[in-house]
Amino acid sequence: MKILFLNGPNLNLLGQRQPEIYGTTTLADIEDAVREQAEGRADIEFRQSNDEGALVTSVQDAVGQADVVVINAAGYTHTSVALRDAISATEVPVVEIHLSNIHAREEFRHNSLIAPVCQGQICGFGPTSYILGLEAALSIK
Ligand code: CA2
Repeated sequence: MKILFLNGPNLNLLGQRQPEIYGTTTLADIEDAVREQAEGRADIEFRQSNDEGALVTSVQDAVGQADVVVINAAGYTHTSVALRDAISATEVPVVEIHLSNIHAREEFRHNSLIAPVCQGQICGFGPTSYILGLEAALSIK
């Protein structure tokens, strides 16, 4: 069982900028916690990109490489028709996750373009959203 975690733009800044919004945990810390939780249960690959096209390509290439994709598409969640189309086209199930509760934030964050083509959405639990995303992924396959 292989699970691919995709992380979108600016998530490389986690723990380094705006800790009042996004906390002090870095993406590397989150990756470590996910790997620990997945030990003996799944192989984990973690990727981060600021590039919309690179995320689209990762979703396309997931077929045959991963059993489930867990994605925090960050800002592209609310804007990317291209990412939605890639998720819609793939046979690999995709779980949407967010650190923050996007429904409790600014109105422009309430709509996720990718939500209708994902298996489900987890948001609002901080770094634990990634652990819950892992458990959701494990429950699918
Ligand atoms: O809550 C989430 O996980 C988000 O996907 C985070 C995105 C935001 O655009 C989504 O609406 C919700 C922002 C990621 C940027 O992370 C930063 C971390 C530190 C400093 C600046 C940005």
